[in-house]
Amino acid sequence: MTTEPIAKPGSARPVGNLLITVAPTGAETSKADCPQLPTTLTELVETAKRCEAAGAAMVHVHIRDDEHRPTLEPARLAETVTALREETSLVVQLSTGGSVHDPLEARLKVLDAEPDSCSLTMGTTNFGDDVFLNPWGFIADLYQQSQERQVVPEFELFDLGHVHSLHRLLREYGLPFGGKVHVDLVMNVPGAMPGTADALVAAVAALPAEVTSWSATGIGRSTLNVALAALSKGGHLRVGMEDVLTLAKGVPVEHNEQLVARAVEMGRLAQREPMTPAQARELLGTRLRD
Ligand code: KMH
Ligand code: ZN
Repeated sequence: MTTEPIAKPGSARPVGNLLITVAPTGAETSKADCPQLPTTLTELVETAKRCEAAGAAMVHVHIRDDEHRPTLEPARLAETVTALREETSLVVQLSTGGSVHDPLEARLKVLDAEPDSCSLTMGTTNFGDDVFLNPWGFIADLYQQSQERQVVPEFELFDLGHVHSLHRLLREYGLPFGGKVHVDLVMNVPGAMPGTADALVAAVAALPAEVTSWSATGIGRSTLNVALAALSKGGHLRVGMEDVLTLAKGVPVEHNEQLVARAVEMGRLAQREPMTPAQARELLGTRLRD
């Protein structure tokens, strides 16, 4: 029997191994509401190690202070990057989105911690009852800083308008450090694009030609819809307790590892083996660090 190459399911972009990003903490859920949320450095490192062993290749990091509240404290961010590098091989991506309450100046300083990658949201969006602010000047500043500091951005697209803004950013400021363009569709945030297959198809169809890889995540109950649609279109997956806190109705996630294991399982059904961190570094074009 001959082995057929993996088909390209509905996508012009090549399909290969599956990048699984874990977003274990986020900035929205409180420790009081969800004690199993990893909020301390010890919990984060333990989570990252288990998620790497389960098949994740990148970790999207939000940190908390001693009271478990979201923080962008520079020394704590640097310490977190160091610890994750020492204890795992994961691509370390720091959130520059922070929480909706973080000032833009503090969000720009995240790059001082020298992560491999940073999130970079391509526009302002309603975010439940709040507003997640990303004015054009901030986007352009953060992007140019990422180029200078050799940090690979992951463009977070919450809406079709954000896709349009990415065209403008690449046109005006060129390619990211490393020459690759990786985006993540963040779907089903209340106030942004819905977590439907139709919306995902529309967003993917509108991506700039420069995009070399994309992933998707669906918030809350859209998580499986979005993951299955992303796999059907040849995309990658982001999973984690930042985005969803239940495995099924009434079944809480006890550890992020469960969400990574489920993503691995879905990927295998689609004949996509989880990507190693080394393969992810090649995909994303991250800087080689000592
Ligand atoms: N916490 C949200 C307001 C990012 O990490 O860049 C923003 C967010 C996106 O999570
Ligand atoms: Zn985030």
